[in-house]
Amino acid sequence: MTARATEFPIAIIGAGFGGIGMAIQLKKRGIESFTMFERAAEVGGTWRDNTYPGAACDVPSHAYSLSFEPNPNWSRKFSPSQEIQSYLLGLVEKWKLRDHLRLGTEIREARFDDRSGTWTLRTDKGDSFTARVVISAVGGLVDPQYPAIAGIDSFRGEKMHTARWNHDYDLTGKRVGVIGTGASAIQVVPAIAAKVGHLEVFQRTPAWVVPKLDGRYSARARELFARYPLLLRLSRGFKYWMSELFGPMIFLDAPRLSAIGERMSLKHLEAQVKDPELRRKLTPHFQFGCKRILVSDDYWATFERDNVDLVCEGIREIRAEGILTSDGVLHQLDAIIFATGFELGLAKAPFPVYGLDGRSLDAAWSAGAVAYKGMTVSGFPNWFILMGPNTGPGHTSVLVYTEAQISHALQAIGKLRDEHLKYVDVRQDVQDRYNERIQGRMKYMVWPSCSSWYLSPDGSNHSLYPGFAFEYAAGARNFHPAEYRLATFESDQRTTTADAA
Ligand code: N01
Repeated sequence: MTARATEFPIAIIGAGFGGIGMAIQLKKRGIESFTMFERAAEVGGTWRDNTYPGAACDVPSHAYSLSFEPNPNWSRKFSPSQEIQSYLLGLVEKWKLRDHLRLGTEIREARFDDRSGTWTLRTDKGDSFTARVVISAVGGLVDPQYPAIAGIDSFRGEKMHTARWNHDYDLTGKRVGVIGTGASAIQVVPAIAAKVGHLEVFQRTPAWVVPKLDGRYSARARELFARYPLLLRLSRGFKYWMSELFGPMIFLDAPRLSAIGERMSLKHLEAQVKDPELRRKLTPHFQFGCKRILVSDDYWATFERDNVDLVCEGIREIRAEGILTSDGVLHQLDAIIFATGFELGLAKAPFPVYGLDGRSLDAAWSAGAVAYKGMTVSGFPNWFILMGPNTGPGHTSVLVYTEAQISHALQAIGKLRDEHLKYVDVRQDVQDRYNERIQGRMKYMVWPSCSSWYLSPDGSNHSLYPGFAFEYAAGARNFHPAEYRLATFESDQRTTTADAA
């Protein structure tokens, strides 16, 4: 019997924002035949893992939430991590997603069977699961990256990564070193400065920082957002369109636009740091937007504290007692905090994935991760990626992109079910043309001009979308059958509009 006659099982891999959003939309359409696999013990992804002091979203809360699950109760303009995690846990309860969840279950391999049009997912428990459609929502910045510094294992004190915070370790009065000055560091540094005895921040590259303009939402404001949903939508829309307005200043290689951002940031630096020598050390040397723009109201001001030092000498090695810098100084420390970012998940397939004729996703991505609109890869039918290649924004909420991808996958699922298709497989020529256009645009973007996690080792960019969010969403939210090869059970032919033409 073919899978056509059975229920339509769907697998969602990953229960972070993307996986949860997808599950809700399936539920809204009355589709209950899905299972969510999550390797961790709880849902939440980024917001489950990043619990370091000061962890918060640097995108405004009203924009950084699902449009179909608006929340009038955010306590601040930029939500703390815990509050976002509570929001996600609330959605899981509201939509009764626990019944669909397999927590603590890691997918180790996925293999497509051309004959039955099904994916077989093998788990770390040794069992397997068959699905007609797979939604890969595994996230892009998940596994902590520790730097390749000599002697890293020899340190005798406490070592922790920002994304694996040890809440049992008391930093009070301790000599603490923070390595890194990215988005995580600029949140944790001000949050722990008053508590620790002495804080040293090891900076390799100073970053552009702009004011966050954070603040609490009053009880009255929250009441109004709850009573008048239109107000909440307007607030969301305003934040979204403002980020689009400022987008070109952040993503385009347009020195005149960059200069506006740089002036704004330097003014902020001047207001926060009085000492000109310290300001010089904190002043970035790369073009605005080339690395992620950081937003903070108190990061730079933290260096004005007597117990905080900026260390600009490179790290030579880590020793049992602390960090040895290139000037020969040994910085004695009780704890080292690695704010050194994440392994880029998109550098390879999340686990071995075998599509049509046994081809592997790693092989398909050997020259860099590519997918049609960041979602579908030719030769890997019925496999939809959320937050896939070239779908990251540098200037706005990633959820705008994710929601468009969810809509695309839902429409494809509708087509498969309604027309009893075996599979949809994006056409290679469609995928190639799309990616040529994406890569062609990269030369107009600011990102090739400096080194960052955005870039692959060969300098190509497979992580960010080179343009506006509205542009991506408008192009990605609809599933166009003509762009796919549609295979039926009856004929077992991989017919397409194009093939037919
Ligand atoms: O990591 P990063 P992150 N010696 O890779 C330094 C998201 N995020 O965790 O710039 C010394 O940005 C490295 O130096 P350099 C967001 O998308 C979102 O901060 O490479 N230093 C850099 O300063 C973000 O982009 C939120 O020279 C070393 C730092 O470590 C992404 O996560 C909040 C080093 C790493 O910065 C990653 O941010 C937080 C070495 N050997 C994060 N190796 C939101 O609010 C690395 N560094 C949504």
